[in-house]
Amino acid sequence: MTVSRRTLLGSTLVGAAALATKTRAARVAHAAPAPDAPDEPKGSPPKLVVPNGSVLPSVKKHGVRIYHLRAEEFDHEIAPGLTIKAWGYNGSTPGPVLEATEGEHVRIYVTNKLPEATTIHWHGVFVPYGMDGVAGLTQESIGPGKTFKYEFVFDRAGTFMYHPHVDEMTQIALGMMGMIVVHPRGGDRARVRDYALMTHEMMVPIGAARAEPLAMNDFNVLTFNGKAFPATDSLVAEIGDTVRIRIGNLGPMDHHPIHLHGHAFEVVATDGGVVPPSARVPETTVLVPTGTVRVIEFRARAAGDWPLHCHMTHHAMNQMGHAAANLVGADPQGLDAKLSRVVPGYMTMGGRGMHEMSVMRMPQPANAISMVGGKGPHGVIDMGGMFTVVKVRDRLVAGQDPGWYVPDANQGTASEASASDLLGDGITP
Ligand SMILES: [Cu+2]
Repeated sequence: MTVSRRTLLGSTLVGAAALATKTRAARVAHAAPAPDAPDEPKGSPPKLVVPNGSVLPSVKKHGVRIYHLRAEEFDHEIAPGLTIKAWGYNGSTPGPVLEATEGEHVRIYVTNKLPEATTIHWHGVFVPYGMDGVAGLTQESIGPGKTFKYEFVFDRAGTFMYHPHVDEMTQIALGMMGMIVVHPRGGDRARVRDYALMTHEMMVPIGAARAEPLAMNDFNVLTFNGKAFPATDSLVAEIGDTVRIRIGNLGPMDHHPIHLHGHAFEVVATDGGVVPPSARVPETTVLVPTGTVRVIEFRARAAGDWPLHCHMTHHAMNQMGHAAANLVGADPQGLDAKLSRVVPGYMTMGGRGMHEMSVMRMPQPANAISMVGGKGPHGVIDMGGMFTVVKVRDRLVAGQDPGWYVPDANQGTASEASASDLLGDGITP
């Protein structure tokens, strides 16, 4: 029998709390966001922001924009505590965003540094047949060590993606994917906060450094742009800004209902094109099926740190929370008393729900991340995985992390009801 996450986690839970002398909390403290500083006057062209990621550098030669992608393996940190051997492009997963302008003629060199053949398919882009990147069908695969050349014109603006079309199951599972953003010719309309996010899911056995390419479920590493909360960069906006988030999903199996707090948005485009305004409906959650892009837009309406996350609860937590033994409702007193004779201070966790696991950190296997856990202004944030925050402020300062939102006192914050509140409103707790 192989050691499952369930058995490992079970043995970790038992007695673990008592042994926790040093928490991981400090190491997984919320990563400093990289604000898209408002350093341009209103009305200037939008600048694409890739949280935790980058745009692929390119050069223009004789009217042709030239890119170079390297398919390769590298070490990739999902969040502090978990580093994996990922496959991706130019040292990142997802690979860097290919950014271009509608009508641009591009030449993309692809060097294969993987141990097996690959190709790149330009998902959603209308390319000449021979450039479609399907090994065996439209081209020969790119063998290890080889460099191939793709050349075409981006004939329409939009948000698209790229991924291999050889051994897709392995290569995509290990992280090979990227986004393509083609801006409309003549620039965009009004100033927009323009963000690119790709979801992904992996099954990384606890303590292992490689995702399981064969996994069909039980994904335990859920990411936005390759990072799990609390390592996900925040998105930022000023009140009144139009915010666009291009959400792409090239994960292997799951569709992600991505939910935003504090705002309603519309899906304005997919990788198929623009959604006609008459067909748009207000939403607070958008399902992003695998193999699609959903571009959402909204006006930042209220200051705050508004969560943006997958609404599948198992997609908003990290490795250690998956397949934990269910102890909710169990009475561990007798067990605790016996075990504390050999493990002083021993206490079974999970009997009152899972929140205590994020509050009372426990030691865990090397190269693994806790179930949940960002530190927020009011304690532990019981979220992990596919979770980030949209920080909306009246004003942002160029290059400065806006920190946690502090509401005006007159806005009110949920707090314990006073005796006079209860009495006055006739509430009996
Ligand atoms: Cu999800």
